[in-house]
Amino acid sequence: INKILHNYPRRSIMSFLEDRSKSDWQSLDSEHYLHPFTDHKDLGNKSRIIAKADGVYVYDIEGNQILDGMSGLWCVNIGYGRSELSEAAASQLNELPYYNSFFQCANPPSIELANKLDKITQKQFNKVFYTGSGSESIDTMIRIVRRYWEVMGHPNKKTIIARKNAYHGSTIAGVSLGGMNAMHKQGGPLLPGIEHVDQPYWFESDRSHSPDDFGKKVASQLEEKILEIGVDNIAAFVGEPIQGAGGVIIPPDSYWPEIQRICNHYGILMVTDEVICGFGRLGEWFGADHFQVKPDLMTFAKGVTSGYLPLGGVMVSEKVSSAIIDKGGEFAHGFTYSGHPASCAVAIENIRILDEENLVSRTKNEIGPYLQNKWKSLEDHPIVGETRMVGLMGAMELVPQKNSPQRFDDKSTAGMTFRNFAVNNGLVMRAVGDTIVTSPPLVISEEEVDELVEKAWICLDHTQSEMTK
Ligand code: PXG
Repeated sequence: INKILHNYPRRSIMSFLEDRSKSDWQSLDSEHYLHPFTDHKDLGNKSRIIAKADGVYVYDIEGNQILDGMSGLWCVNIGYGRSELSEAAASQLNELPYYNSFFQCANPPSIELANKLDKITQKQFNKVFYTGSGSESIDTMIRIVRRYWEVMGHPNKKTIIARKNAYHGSTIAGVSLGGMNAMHKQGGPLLPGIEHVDQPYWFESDRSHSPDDFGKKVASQLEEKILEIGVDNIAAFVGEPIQGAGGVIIPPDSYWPEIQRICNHYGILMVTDEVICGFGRLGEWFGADHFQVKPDLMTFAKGVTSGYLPLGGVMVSEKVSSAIIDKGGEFAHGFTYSGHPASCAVAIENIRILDEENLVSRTKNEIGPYLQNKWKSLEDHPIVGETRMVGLMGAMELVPQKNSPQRFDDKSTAGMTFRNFAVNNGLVMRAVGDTIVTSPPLVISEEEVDELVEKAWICLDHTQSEMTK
């Protein structure tokens, strides 16, 4: 198996930072560095040191080539090694490395980017508020939504409805709005005024309804929640178009239109969290475009710069921005790095590349369908219960027995077995429990897709044999 996996051509790379050995890096890392979402007792001094990247591949400190089926953390949409972005950053850092956007100031890249974002978003959006990350975008969105209702004369409209198993970041607001039990258990108390309804996860349901009926049924929980809490207390509904970190939960087609209908009917704001789905991932500029809904606000980050520099933001519709501006006076909110000139310069260049290289329509019409088709063929494997994918964002469910609702048990190691074997054999994918997710760079070629799917099959074989042991 290892022979097959390593049979792909390797790119030569210069070894990186030769002044320390791999084990030196690892022990320094383990001495001084607290990593996000990491059990340090498990990690010990075995961290994987990634030193270089090009195209869809990353290279560890020893030069091993790994196909990045996750675009870093769902963000490197245009792939690694694009010198246009590093040059845009360098020239902006030389010109104006930093200035703030408080106190009636702005800088050219942040204005230019605001203008570009206006062009690629739906027409109700006319303004952007910049942040430094997805989590800050979520915090900002919550403050804007609540501020909107204050200035509209409805100060009790505070409650925001989100979904269980949603991921909206790691700040207190992000954790509270997200629906991850493991996160809710740590570091509370959480932010008040947040309610959760079920997620539209058909495969996890008892599958007694058709996906479309199931989508409508889950969406109707929003209406029940509004009636339970009282519409006078509800500010907004927030959802990822497709839940990413939760396991690429693709809602049935009936779901989002029903959510839109309910939000319109009760006059509450609808927010799509586009941190993963935005900037071409689903074959449209934004997830809301794919599901043909019209949100009042959209949060974004990640793909806006393809991860080359940190940047996030909130797109705000005319309706909301004009209320806050006309009725609200100063909005007391902002970050040191709101509208950071270098991040904005990189974002402008990133959007230019997405646009001029037709990467969004390529995802929708060419490479997306190409990967979707191959991904579907993984359903022939005995331990795959379902595959699903929109654009270049997909998942497969590992099951002990095909065509049965049974899952591996709660303590299942199937997903982890797959993931660890994959990364040791040149392929990065994420395991969310026993759901394997993928989200490769939008620039991936057909040959690289073939490599990804062939390697995934071999990882499935390995996982199956480990699970039967
Ligand atoms: N919203 C969504 C939909 C996200 O996916 C955030 C907000 C927060 O963004 P920041 O930039 O603050 O991290 C995210 C982030 C994973 C994983 O393992 C996913 C995210 C971040 C880290 C890990 O799937 N998504």
